[in-house]
Amino acid sequence: ENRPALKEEVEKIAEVAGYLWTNGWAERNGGNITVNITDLVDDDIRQMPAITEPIAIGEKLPHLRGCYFFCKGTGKRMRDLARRPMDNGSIIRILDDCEHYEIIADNPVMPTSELPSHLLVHDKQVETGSGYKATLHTHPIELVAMSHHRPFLKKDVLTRLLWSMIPETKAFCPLGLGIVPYELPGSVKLAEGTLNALADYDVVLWEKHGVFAKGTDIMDAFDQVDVLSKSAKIYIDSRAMGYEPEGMSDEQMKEMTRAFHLPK
Ligand code: 2HA
Ligand code: ZN
Repeated sequence: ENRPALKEEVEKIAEVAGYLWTNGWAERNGGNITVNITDLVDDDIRQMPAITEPIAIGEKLPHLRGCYFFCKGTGKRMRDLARRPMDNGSIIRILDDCEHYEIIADNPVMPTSELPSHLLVHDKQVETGSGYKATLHTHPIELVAMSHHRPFLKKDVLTRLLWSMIPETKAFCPLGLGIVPYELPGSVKLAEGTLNALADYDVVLWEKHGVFAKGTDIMDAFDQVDVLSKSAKIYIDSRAMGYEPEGMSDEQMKEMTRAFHLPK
């Protein structure tokens, strides 16, 4: 069958899953990807029968009626998703009650355990018309290491530090890095903290766990995490060489803001 737009999107997801693994950010089944593919599904897919009974989401998501998502499967590995996306992820359809979904892929792969939190974020993106279609959760080593240092967890301390390591970080991650205090993985509190923080940031750091990013597509979400991670590595390498890196000056950062018309 010919579904070029969707095929391309799934290939992008597989490509990013491979980067997460090779970066060392995706041990075992670590991390999650969900992408709103509603605009990419054709009538063939819309008419495909479900291969499961309706499954409760656990939340009511009023803006997702009839939406379609590609979701990494629960317990599946990113490194396997990279090679065989449709065996390690599935396509789901949100039912008219906005409280249940059904799986419409060829294989009965159950979506990620973090589905409620990812869908909560997607619901907000549709509600606000933000244009963000992809959410990514992963475990980038250096950023997680930095989240173990209490002084870094104060609002925008890490944002300022990471921006100052290399000019591109401010240009390509212009909203900085939000902080979500530690909560149990998969919990409603973690989902709500993430949703709140994503109102002001594209990428948020889950204390002692990982990052959660939203993007216009999965490549965009990955790029922002990658840029922040690069800055974290430069900081840590400088410390490993025995010094505190100087960082760009306030004036140099302001110059970037003006030159690139950045929001803050
Ligand atoms: O789904 O990383 O935090 C795997 C995770 C959950
Ligand atoms: Zn995780």
